[in-house]
Amino acid sequence: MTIVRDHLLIRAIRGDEVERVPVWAMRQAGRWDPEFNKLRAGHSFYEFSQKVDLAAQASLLPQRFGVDAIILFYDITSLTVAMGLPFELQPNVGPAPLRPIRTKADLDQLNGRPDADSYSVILDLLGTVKRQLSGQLPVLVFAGAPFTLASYCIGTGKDIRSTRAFASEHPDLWAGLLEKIAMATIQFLRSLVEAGADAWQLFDSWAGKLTMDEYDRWAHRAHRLIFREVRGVPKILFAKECPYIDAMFSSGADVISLGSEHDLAALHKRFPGVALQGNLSDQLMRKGSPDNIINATQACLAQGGGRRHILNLSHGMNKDTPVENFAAYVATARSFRVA
Ligand code: 1CP
Repeated sequence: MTIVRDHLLIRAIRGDEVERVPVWAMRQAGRWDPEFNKLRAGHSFYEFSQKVDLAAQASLLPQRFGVDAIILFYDITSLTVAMGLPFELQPNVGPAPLRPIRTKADLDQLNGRPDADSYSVILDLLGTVKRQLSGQLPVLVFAGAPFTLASYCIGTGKDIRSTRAFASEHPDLWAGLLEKIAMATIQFLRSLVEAGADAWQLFDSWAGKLTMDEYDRWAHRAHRLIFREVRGVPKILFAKECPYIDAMFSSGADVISLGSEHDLAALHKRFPGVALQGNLSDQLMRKGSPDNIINATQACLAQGGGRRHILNLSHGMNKDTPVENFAAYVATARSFRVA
Protein backbone atom coordinates (compact mmCIF):
# COMPACT_ATOMS: atom_id res chain seq x y z
CA MET A 1 0.00 0.00 0.00
CA THR A 2 1.30 3.49 -0.86
CA ILE A 3 2.48 5.66 2.00
CA VAL A 4 2.25 9.30 0.98
CA ARG A 5 5.64 10.41 2.30
CA ASP A 6 5.86 13.37 -0.01
CA HIS A 7 2.45 14.83 0.47
CA LEU A 8 2.24 18.51 1.44
CA LEU A 9 1.13 17.72 5.01
CA ILE A 10 3.99 15.31 5.60
CA ARG A 11 6.55 17.71 4.09
CA ALA A 12 5.25 20.52 6.28
CA ILE A 13 5.67 18.34 9.39
CA ARG A 14 9.23 17.48 8.33
CA GLY A 15 10.01 21.19 8.11
CA ASP A 16 10.53 21.34 4.34
CA GLU A 17 9.90 24.60 2.56
CA VAL A 18 6.35 24.20 1.22
CA GLU A 19 4.37 25.90 -1.53
CA ARG A 20 1.52 26.65 0.91
CA VAL A 21 0.35 25.63 4.37
CA PRO A 22 -1.68 22.38 4.48
CA VAL A 23 -5.19 22.56 5.92
CA TRP A 24 -7.69 20.16 7.48
CA ALA A 25 -10.05 20.37 10.48
CA MET A 26 -10.66 18.16 13.46
CA ARG A 27 -14.12 16.58 13.16
CA GLN A 28 -14.24 17.61 9.52
CA ALA A 29 -16.36 14.55 8.76
CA GLY A 30 -19.49 15.07 10.78
CA ARG A 31 -22.85 16.59 11.44
CA TRP A 32 -22.09 20.15 10.33
CA ASP A 33 -22.02 18.78 6.76
CA PRO A 34 -25.47 18.26 5.20
CA GLU A 35 -24.01 15.60 2.89
CA PHE A 36 -22.89 13.67 5.97
CA ASN A 37 -26.33 13.94 7.54
CA LYS A 38 -27.91 12.52 4.38
CA LEU A 39 -25.51 9.58 4.45
CA ARG A 40 -25.98 8.98 8.17
CA ALA A 41 -29.84 9.21 8.07
CA GLY A 42 -31.51 6.15 9.54
CA HIS A 43 -28.40 4.65 11.16
CA SER A 44 -27.28 4.85 14.75
CA PHE A 45 -23.72 6.12 15.13
CA TYR A 46 -22.08 2.78 15.99
CA GLU A 47 -24.14 0.92 13.37
CA PHE A 48 -23.03 3.48 10.78
CA SER A 49 -19.39 3.08 11.88
CA GLN A 50 -19.64 -0.68 11.28
CA LYS A 51 -20.51 -0.17 7.61
CA VAL A 52 -17.20 0.25 5.83
CA ASP A 53 -18.60 1.65 2.58
CA LEU A 54 -20.64 4.32 4.39
CA ALA A 55 -17.81 5.19 6.80
CA ALA A 56 -15.46 5.47 3.79
CA GLN A 57 -17.85 7.83 2.02
CA ALA A 58 -18.17 9.93 5.21
CA SER A 59 -14.38 10.09 5.59
CA LEU A 60 -14.00 11.29 2.01
CA LEU A 61 -16.77 13.94 2.00
CA PRO A 62 -14.47 16.83 3.08
CA GLN A 63 -12.31 16.17 0.02
CA ARG A 64 -14.71 18.22 -2.11
CA PHE A 65 -13.70 21.38 -0.20
CA GLY A 66 -10.00 20.87 -0.95
CA VAL A 67 -8.63 19.72 2.42
CA ASP A 68 -5.09 18.33 2.51
CA ALA A 69 -5.79 15.28 4.68
CA ILE A 70 -8.57 12.78 5.25
CA ILE A 71 -9.28 11.61 8.80
CA LEU A 72 -11.01 8.24 9.04
CA PHE A 73 -14.56 8.13 10.26
CA TYR A 74 -14.74 6.25 13.56
CA ASP A 75 -14.72 7.46 17.16
CA ILE A 76 -12.25 7.41 20.06
CA THR A 77 -14.67 5.01 21.79
CA SER A 78 -14.46 2.57 18.85
CA LEU A 79 -11.34 1.09 20.48
CA THR A 80 -13.07 0.50 23.82
CA VAL A 81 -15.94 -1.16 21.96
CA ALA A 82 -13.28 -3.49 20.48
CA MET A 83 -11.96 -4.05 24.03
CA GLY A 84 -15.39 -5.34 25.03
CA LEU A 85 -17.18 -2.26 26.37
CA PRO A 86 -20.16 -1.32 24.19
CA PHE A 87 -21.27 2.32 23.92
CA GLU A 88 -24.33 4.12 22.71
CA LEU A 89 -24.44 7.68 21.48
CA GLN A 90 -26.80 9.73 23.61
CA PRO A 91 -28.30 12.65 21.70
CA ASN A 92 -26.77 15.99 22.77
CA VAL A 93 -24.52 14.24 25.30
CA GLY A 94 -22.10 11.96 23.50
CA PRO A 95 -20.89 8.38 23.88
CA ALA A 96 -22.11 6.61 27.04
CA PRO A 97 -20.97 3.12 28.09
CA LEU A 98 -23.71 0.49 28.45
CA ARG A 99 -21.92 -0.88 31.54
CA PRO A 100 -19.69 1.87 33.00
CA ILE A 101 -16.52 0.57 34.65
CA ARG A 102 -17.15 0.51 38.41
CA THR A 103 -15.32 -2.50 39.86
CA LYS A 104 -12.18 -4.57 39.45
CA ALA A 105 -14.35 -7.26 37.82
CA ASP A 106 -15.50 -4.71 35.19
CA LEU A 107 -11.89 -3.80 34.52
CA ASP A 108 -10.89 -7.46 34.24
CA GLN A 109 -13.53 -7.93 31.56
CA LEU A 110 -11.95 -5.25 29.42
CA ASN A 111 -9.51 -6.78 26.94
CA GLY A 112 -6.19 -4.88 27.08
CA ARG A 113 -4.89 -6.77 24.05
CA PRO A 114 -7.77 -6.76 21.61
CA ASP A 115 -6.76 -8.62 18.48
CA ALA A 116 -7.00 -7.01 15.09
CA ASP A 117 -10.21 -8.93 14.33
CA SER A 118 -12.05 -6.86 16.90
CA TYR A 119 -11.30 -3.65 14.97
CA SER A 120 -11.08 -5.16 11.50
CA VAL A 121 -13.74 -2.66 10.39
CA ILE A 122 -11.28 0.20 10.99
CA LEU A 123 -8.48 -1.65 9.19
CA ASP A 124 -10.85 -2.31 6.26
CA LEU A 125 -11.92 1.32 6.31
CA LEU A 126 -8.28 2.42 6.11
CA GLY A 127 -7.69 0.07 3.16
CA THR A 128 -10.83 1.24 1.37
CA VAL A 129 -10.12 4.95 1.84
CA LYS A 130 -6.48 4.55 0.79
CA ARG A 131 -7.51 2.70 -2.35
CA GLN A 132 -10.07 5.33 -3.26
CA LEU A 133 -7.58 8.15 -2.72
CA SER A 134 -4.81 6.32 -4.59
CA GLY A 135 -2.16 8.49 -2.99
CA GLN A 136 -3.80 11.87 -3.60
CA LEU A 137 -4.11 12.73 0.08
CA PRO A 138 -2.63 11.36 3.30
CA VAL A 139 -4.93 9.42 5.61
CA LEU A 140 -4.94 10.26 9.30
CA VAL A 141 -5.97 7.84 12.02
CA PHE A 142 -6.33 8.59 15.71
CA ALA A 143 -6.93 7.34 19.21
CA GLY A 144 -8.23 8.87 22.38
CA ALA A 145 -5.48 9.23 24.97
CA PRO A 146 -5.97 7.05 28.08
CA PHE A 147 -7.23 9.90 30.30
CA THR A 148 -9.95 11.06 27.91
CA LEU A 149 -10.96 7.55 26.90
CA ALA A 150 -11.02 6.29 30.51
CA SER A 151 -13.31 9.21 31.36
CA TYR A 152 -15.83 7.89 28.81
CA CYS A 153 -15.40 4.31 30.11
CA ILE A 154 -16.41 5.35 33.64
CA GLY A 155 -19.28 7.40 32.20
CA THR A 156 -18.07 10.86 33.23
CA GLY A 157 -16.92 12.12 29.80
CA LYS A 158 -15.83 15.74 29.87
CA ASP A 159 -17.08 16.31 33.44
CA ILE A 160 -13.62 16.60 35.02
CA ARG A 161 -14.93 16.99 38.59
CA SER A 162 -16.74 13.66 38.40
CA THR A 163 -13.72 11.98 36.82
CA ARG A 164 -11.51 13.35 39.60
CA ALA A 165 -13.97 12.12 42.25
CA PHE A 166 -13.95 8.63 40.70
CA ALA A 167 -10.13 8.59 40.62
CA SER A 168 -9.87 9.53 44.27
CA GLU A 169 -12.49 6.97 45.35
CA HIS A 170 -11.00 4.16 43.23
CA PRO A 171 -7.30 4.96 42.79
CA ASP A 172 -6.20 1.42 41.87
CA LEU A 173 -9.04 0.86 39.47
CA TRP A 174 -8.39 4.23 37.81
CA ALA A 175 -4.65 3.51 37.46
CA GLY A 176 -5.40 0.03 36.11
CA LEU A 177 -7.87 1.42 33.58
CA LEU A 178 -5.41 4.05 32.32
CA GLU A 179 -2.73 1.40 31.94
CA LYS A 180 -4.95 -1.07 30.13
CA ILE A 181 -6.15 1.57 27.68
CA ALA A 182 -2.54 2.67 27.05
CA MET A 183 -1.51 -0.89 26.17
CA ALA A 184 -4.49 -1.41 23.85
CA THR A 185 -3.89 1.99 22.23
CA ILE A 186 -0.26 1.17 21.43
CA GLN A 187 -1.28 -2.09 19.79
CA PHE A 188 -4.16 -0.46 17.91
CA LEU A 189 -2.07 2.41 16.54
CA ARG A 190 0.81 0.12 15.60
CA SER A 191 -1.49 -2.02 13.52
CA LEU A 192 -2.98 1.02 11.76
CA VAL A 193 0.49 2.37 10.99
CA GLU A 194 1.50 -1.03 9.67
CA ALA A 195 -1.63 -1.05 7.51
CA GLY A 196 -0.64 2.24 5.86
CA ALA A 197 -1.88 5.18 7.97
CA ASP A 198 0.15 8.25 6.94
CA ALA A 199 0.06 10.03 10.33
CA TRP A 200 -1.90 9.76 13.58
CA GLN A 201 -3.30 12.04 16.23
CA LEU A 202 -3.71 11.38 19.93
CA PHE A 203 -6.78 13.19 21.30
CA ASP A 204 -6.56 14.00 25.00
CA SER A 205 -9.47 16.37 24.59
CA TRP A 206 -10.28 17.07 28.24
CA ALA A 207 -6.79 16.82 29.80
CA GLY A 208 -6.20 20.59 29.57
CA LYS A 209 -8.58 21.04 32.51
CA LEU A 210 -6.49 18.91 34.89
CA THR A 211 -4.17 20.37 37.52
CA MET A 212 -0.51 20.22 36.56
CA ASP A 213 0.10 17.30 38.91
CA GLU A 214 -2.88 15.34 37.55
CA TYR A 215 -1.84 16.16 33.99
CA ASP A 216 1.61 14.78 34.70
CA ARG A 217 0.31 11.53 36.22
CA TRP A 218 -2.78 10.85 34.07
CA ALA A 219 -1.96 12.44 30.75
CA HIS A 220 1.70 13.29 30.12
CA ARG A 221 3.14 9.91 31.19
CA ALA A 222 0.82 8.06 28.86
CA HIS A 223 1.56 10.46 25.99
CA ARG A 224 5.29 9.82 26.37
CA LEU A 225 4.79 6.08 26.47
CA ILE A 226 2.50 5.98 23.42
CA PHE A 227 4.66 8.37 21.35
CA ARG A 228 7.75 6.30 22.23
CA GLU A 229 6.13 2.97 21.42
CA VAL A 230 4.34 3.79 18.16
CA ARG A 231 6.78 4.80 15.46
CA GLY A 232 7.11 5.10 11.74
CA VAL A 233 4.88 8.01 10.72
CA PRO A 234 4.31 11.54 12.09
CA LYS A 235 2.39 11.86 15.35
CA ILE A 236 0.21 14.73 16.52
CA LEU A 237 -0.84 15.61 20.08
CA PHE A 238 -4.09 17.44 20.82
CA ALA A 239 -5.41 18.55 24.21
CA LYS A 240 -8.02 21.29 24.13
CA GLU A 241 -6.57 24.71 25.17
CA CYS A 242 -3.93 22.89 27.19
CA PRO A 243 -1.98 25.21 29.53
CA TYR A 244 0.90 22.72 30.02
CA ILE A 245 2.93 23.71 27.01
CA ASP A 246 6.29 22.39 28.22
CA ALA A 247 4.77 18.98 28.90
CA MET A 248 3.13 18.89 25.48
CA PHE A 249 6.40 19.77 23.75
CA SER A 250 8.27 17.08 25.66
CA SER A 251 5.71 14.35 24.90
CA GLY A 252 7.58 13.04 21.87
CA ALA A 253 4.94 14.21 19.36
CA ASP A 254 6.12 15.63 16.03
CA VAL A 255 3.21 18.08 15.89
CA ILE A 256 1.51 19.96 18.72
CA SER A 257 -2.07 21.05 18.14
CA LEU A 258 -2.69 24.46 19.70
CA GLY A 259 -5.76 26.18 21.05
CA SER A 260 -6.91 29.71 20.22
CA GLU A 261 -5.44 30.88 23.54
CA HIS A 262 -1.94 29.90 22.43
CA ASP A 263 0.44 32.26 20.66
CA LEU A 264 1.38 30.44 17.46
CA ALA A 265 4.18 32.84 16.45
CA ALA A 266 5.78 32.85 19.91
CA LEU A 267 5.66 29.05 20.19
CA HIS A 268 7.23 28.71 16.74
CA LYS A 269 10.16 30.80 17.93
CA ARG A 270 10.46 28.85 21.15
CA PHE A 271 10.22 25.36 19.58
CA PRO A 272 11.59 25.76 16.05
CA GLY A 273 12.01 22.01 15.50
CA VAL A 274 8.39 21.03 16.22
CA ALA A 275 5.50 21.51 13.81
CA LEU A 276 2.43 23.37 15.06
CA GLN A 277 -1.17 22.69 14.20
CA GLY A 278 -4.03 25.13 14.68
CA ASN A 279 -5.30 27.45 15.91
CA LEU A 280 -8.34 29.19 14.40
CA SER A 281 -11.14 29.41 16.97
CA ASP A 282 -13.76 26.71 16.44
CA GLN A 283 -16.30 29.15 17.92
CA LEU A 284 -15.43 31.80 15.32
CA MET A 285 -15.80 29.10 12.66
CA ARG A 286 -19.24 28.42 14.03
CA LYS A 287 -20.48 31.95 14.65
CA GLY A 288 -18.47 34.25 12.37
CA SER A 289 -19.32 35.40 8.84
CA PRO A 290 -17.34 34.05 5.87
CA ASP A 291 -15.47 37.41 5.83
CA ASN A 292 -14.53 36.97 9.50
CA ILE A 293 -13.25 33.49 8.68
CA ILE A 294 -11.18 34.71 5.73
CA ASN A 295 -9.54 37.43 7.86
CA ALA A 296 -8.89 35.15 10.82
CA THR A 297 -7.49 32.40 8.57
CA GLN A 298 -5.11 34.86 6.91
CA ALA A 299 -3.99 36.17 10.31
CA CYS A 300 -3.39 32.63 11.56
CA LEU A 301 -1.40 31.69 8.45
CA ALA A 302 0.73 34.83 8.80
CA GLN A 303 1.44 33.97 12.45
CA GLY A 304 2.39 30.44 11.46
CA GLY A 305 5.10 31.85 9.19
CA GLY A 306 4.53 29.28 6.42
CA ARG A 307 6.89 26.62 7.79
CA ARG A 308 6.14 23.65 10.04
CA HIS A 309 2.54 24.75 10.27
CA ILE A 310 -0.67 22.82 9.61
CA LEU A 311 -3.76 24.99 9.59
CA ASN A 312 -6.49 23.59 11.82
CA LEU A 313 -9.00 24.73 14.43
CA SER A 314 -8.63 25.10 18.17
CA HIS A 315 -11.07 22.18 18.58
CA GLY A 316 -13.41 20.18 16.35
CA MET A 317 -16.04 21.48 13.94
CA ASN A 318 -19.29 22.12 15.80
CA LYS A 319 -22.47 20.65 14.44
CA ASP A 320 -24.12 24.00 13.67
CA THR A 321 -21.16 25.45 11.73
CA PRO A 322 -22.24 26.95 8.37
CA VAL A 323 -20.88 25.11 5.36
CA GLU A 324 -19.86 28.45 3.74
CA ASN A 325 -17.51 29.07 6.67
CA PHE A 326 -15.68 25.80 6.20
CA ALA A 327 -15.48 26.42 2.44
CA ALA A 328 -14.06 29.93 3.06
CA TYR A 329 -11.49 28.53 5.53
CA VAL A 330 -10.14 25.89 3.15
CA ALA A 331 -10.19 28.19 0.08
CA THR A 332 -8.31 30.93 2.00
CA ALA A 333 -5.65 28.46 3.09
CA ARG A 334 -5.23 27.18 -0.45
CA SER A 335 -4.71 30.63 -1.94
CA PHE A 336 -2.63 32.22 0.82
CA ARG A 337 1.10 32.71 0.30
CA VAL A 338 3.23 33.77 3.24
CA ALA A 339 5.15 36.90 2.26
O1 1CP B 1 -23.62 11.77 14.05
C1 1CP B 1 -23.48 11.89 15.27
O2 1CP B 1 -24.39 12.21 16.06
C2 1CP B 1 -22.17 11.55 15.80
C3 1CP B 1 -21.25 12.66 16.16
C4 1CP B 1 -19.88 12.02 16.19
C5 1CP B 1 -18.97 11.93 15.13
C6 1CP B 1 -19.14 12.48 13.74
C7 1CP B 1 -19.31 11.32 17.27
C8 1CP B 1 -19.92 11.12 18.59
N1 1CP B 1 -18.08 10.84 16.89
C9 1CP B 1 -17.83 11.17 15.58
C10 1CP B 1 -16.65 10.77 14.79
C11 1CP B 1 -15.34 11.17 15.33
N2 1CP B 1 -15.04 11.31 16.65
C12 1CP B 1 -14.17 11.42 14.58
C13 1CP B 1 -13.99 11.19 13.08
C14 1CP B 1 -14.56 12.24 12.23
C15 1CP B 1 -13.75 13.48 12.04
O3 1CP B 1 -12.87 13.85 12.81
O4 1CP B 1 -14.03 14.17 11.06
C16 1CP B 1 -13.18 11.80 15.49
C17 1CP B 1 -11.75 12.21 15.18
C18 1CP B 1 -13.74 11.71 16.78
C19 1CP B 1 -12.98 11.94 17.99
C20 1CP B 1 -13.67 12.14 19.28
N3 1CP B 1 -14.80 11.57 19.75
C21 1CP B 1 -13.15 12.96 20.30
C22 1CP B 1 -11.86 13.71 20.21
C23 1CP B 1 -12.07 14.96 19.43
C24 1CP B 1 -12.77 16.05 20.16
O5 1CP B 1 -13.79 16.52 19.62
O6 1CP B 1 -12.30 16.45 21.24
C25 1CP B 1 -14.03 12.92 21.39
C26 1CP B 1 -13.90 13.65 22.72
C27 1CP B 1 -15.07 12.04 21.04
C28 1CP B 1 -16.23 11.65 21.87
C29 1CP B 1 -17.47 11.96 21.16
N4 1CP B 1 -17.98 11.16 20.18
C30 1CP B 1 -19.13 11.71 19.69
C31 1CP B 1 -19.39 12.92 20.40
C32 1CP B 1 -20.57 13.82 20.21
C33 1CP B 1 -18.31 13.08 21.31
C34 1CP B 1 -18.08 14.25 22.26
C35 1CP B 1 -18.91 14.05 23.48
C36 1CP B 1 -18.64 15.05 24.58
O7 1CP B 1 -18.67 16.28 24.28
O8 1CP B 1 -18.40 14.59 25.71
